[in-house]
Amino acid sequence: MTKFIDSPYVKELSKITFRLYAHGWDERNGGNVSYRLTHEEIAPYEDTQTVLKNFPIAFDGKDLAGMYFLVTGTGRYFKNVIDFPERDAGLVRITEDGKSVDLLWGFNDGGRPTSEFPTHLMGHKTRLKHHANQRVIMHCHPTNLIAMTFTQKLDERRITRILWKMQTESLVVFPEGVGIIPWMVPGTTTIGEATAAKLESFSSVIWPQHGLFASGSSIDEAFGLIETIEKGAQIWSIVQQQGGKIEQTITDKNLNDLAKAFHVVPREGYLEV
Ligand code: 2HA
Ligand code: ZN
Repeated sequence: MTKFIDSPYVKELSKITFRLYAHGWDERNGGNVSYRLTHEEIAPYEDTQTVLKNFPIAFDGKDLAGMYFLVTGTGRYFKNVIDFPERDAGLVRITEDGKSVDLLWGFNDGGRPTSEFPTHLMGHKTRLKHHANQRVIMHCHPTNLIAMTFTQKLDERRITRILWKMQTESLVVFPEGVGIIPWMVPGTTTIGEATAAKLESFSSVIWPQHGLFASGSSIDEAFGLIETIEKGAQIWSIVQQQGGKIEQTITDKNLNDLAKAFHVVPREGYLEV
């Protein structure tokens, strides 16, 4: 029998949580990931076919009924998931009434899904409305980006333009820009609703003085988005450390030329030419 622990999905999750930790973006129990899987993907694994437990969820999951999510556990350390995936992650299915989730695999020491799970589910619901291929929500604490939320006005256009101009790659990876919500208490439905509202038109949302929430059609895509945003923030930080005086930059015209060449549409009103 092929065990779910040996599936490519658990391997991907294990590797990515370790990489997020190794980047310094998920200290202690920081960060959470949820990865939507399909019935066909689960079917070959016999050890995912029985309901082990049921957890209520603080979110009306009716629209996601029957969907499967591989999700990291509350309080778990991303540095450890790679060694203990069956303890620090779990596979759940949203019940038909949308009020709870059935645990099918994992959390084998009594754990449960991340405290941000309602926010993840609200995010999946929103992203799925617009892009049926969306599968991953990833939250982490990227250092330079968090630092910018102290020194910069929390203005989506302004922060997006800084990040677009810090490297040629940014605009191509996130032409829609980066959304920002006000500072809020994490793990609440309020932050979930605010984040999901931003995910209507952004694939990533900054949580000021906390971190970043990103979505993608795959683990690689969500991680790549986070890497690119954080790289822009890192270059910006280094530019400031070098005195902050800009001798030359990527102009709005350069960005427009780039958008045309790569067939991406920059968020309306964010470029001046
Ligand atoms: O999972 O990062 O936002 C721990 C967190 C909460
Ligand atoms: Zn966090």
